[in-house]
Amino acid sequence: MPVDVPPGSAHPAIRVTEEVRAALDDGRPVLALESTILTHGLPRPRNLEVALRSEAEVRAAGVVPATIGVVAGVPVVGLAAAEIEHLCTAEGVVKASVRDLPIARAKRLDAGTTVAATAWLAHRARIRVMSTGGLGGVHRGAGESFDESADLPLLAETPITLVSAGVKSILDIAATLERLETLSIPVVGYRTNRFPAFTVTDSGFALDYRVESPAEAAALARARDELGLRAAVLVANPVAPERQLDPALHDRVLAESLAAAAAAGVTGHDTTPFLLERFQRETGGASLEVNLEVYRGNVSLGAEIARELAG
Ligand code: PSU
Ligand code: MN
Repeated sequence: MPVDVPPGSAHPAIRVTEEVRAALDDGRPVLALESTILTHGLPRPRNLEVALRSEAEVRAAGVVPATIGVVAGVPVVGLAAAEIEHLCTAEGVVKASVRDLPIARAKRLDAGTTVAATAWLAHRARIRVMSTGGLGGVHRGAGESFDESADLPLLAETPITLVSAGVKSILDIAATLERLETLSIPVVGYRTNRFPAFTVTDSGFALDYRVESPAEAAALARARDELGLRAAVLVANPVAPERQLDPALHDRVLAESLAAAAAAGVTGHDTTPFLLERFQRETGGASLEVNLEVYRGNVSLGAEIARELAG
């Protein structure tokens, strides 16, 4: 379980940049952003463009961006532009979930941090909101493979607000929703009662509850805190129906990609990057554009929620 960092002090193992620390000390809004989407989710050079543009948009909304990643083994909360550029362009950058953080540290590795690792680091730094594209979850065939993203159990004990377009559509969404329930993670739709599936607006599964505004999302996070509960709040923010990936194209490419992954023997932490990369290729780049649209919407909503929670 994460240990809270006392106000004004840094865990010596984690570097929180001065701008982020000052904003948190002053009660100004900060939004955490993950970096596996940059290092393993998006092709170069779009990854760097997206990283820098996202930070600029967060700033324009009056919020301090804190992109989180690992540079030469040190987890950094609030990467400098040059560090973001390094992670987006260097060779040998690994994907780090929480279990990889000590390994990256001991071996001085560069790493993009998953939702799990980003949320854990953000919480330790006292950041209350983060945005991603699509959360990890239970993979198809998990009954045999046991492949469930560490994103889920980590969020169960990390009291942050996560804005995500539901979970990645490559997953077993029914099983993922069951695990979210078991792990006692509150899930609400943002202005919808339909659980989104990343590049498609509607996963086919309903949600019991919705929030209509950033203020309502912030109130939910406060209610969680007042109860002393430790789970993240998941705000599921769908892409607009007219901007989604054509669901028929999505379903066809997904079936092909899952078969290709099985044929190639892809397993473990390579599965998500493999499927997303193949998806981008096989949709002629359409899934990439939707992915970026999804991410942009989540960054924008995350910034608004951060403003509501600040102070
Ligand atoms: N969304 C993307 N690209 C990604 C991811 C999400 O568009 O690469 C990452 C997130 O960082 C998420 C991770 O935490 O995939 C989940 O990977 P796994 O299933 O191996 O836990
Ligand atoms: Mn996995």
